[in-house]
Amino acid sequence: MAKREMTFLLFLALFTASFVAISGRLNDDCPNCVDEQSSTLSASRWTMPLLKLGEKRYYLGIFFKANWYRASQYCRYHGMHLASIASQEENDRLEKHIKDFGLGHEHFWTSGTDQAEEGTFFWMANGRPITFENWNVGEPNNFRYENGEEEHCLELWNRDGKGLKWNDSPCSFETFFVCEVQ
Ligand SMILES: [Ca+2]
Ligand SMILES: [Ca+2]
Repeated sequence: MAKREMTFLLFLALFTASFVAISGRLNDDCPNCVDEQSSTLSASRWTMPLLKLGEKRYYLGIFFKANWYRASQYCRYHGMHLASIASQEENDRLEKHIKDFGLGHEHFWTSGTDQAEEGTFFWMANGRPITFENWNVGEPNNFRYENGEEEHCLELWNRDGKGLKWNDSPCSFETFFVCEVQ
């Protein structure tokens, strides 16, 4: 009887050991997989193909279009924020990259908004007021649409063929977006 129990325990130990070994091998085969038990932002963040421009790291949201809120949610879900633009250099680097990528004719959301106070734009991602400005001529114009919606979210848009300048656009507009690692 005791011998049979010993055999059973030995079998159980071997079975457990091989299961652990197989699990370990599965994790090795999938280095980007996020373990359910140790899911953290840092574990998932580095799986995104980030773009380094100057001191900043971005992710271009160019595979689907989304309204400002959903774009913001997507960035946050991946440990980032919608991009904020603090200087001409940042603006130029981003513009050049988007143009070189062949998407200079598209619209891109940033984190800029004047939803808190009409006419006073700030960067939602870091709470800072806008200091450097790069508006298209006549913008921001807070255009009012037939459905009553006005323009409160800041996009990059080559409106006049003069490069990716800024425009206030309705936040419900679905377009590409730029996430930024902070
Ligand atoms: Ca507005
Ligand atoms: Ca506008």
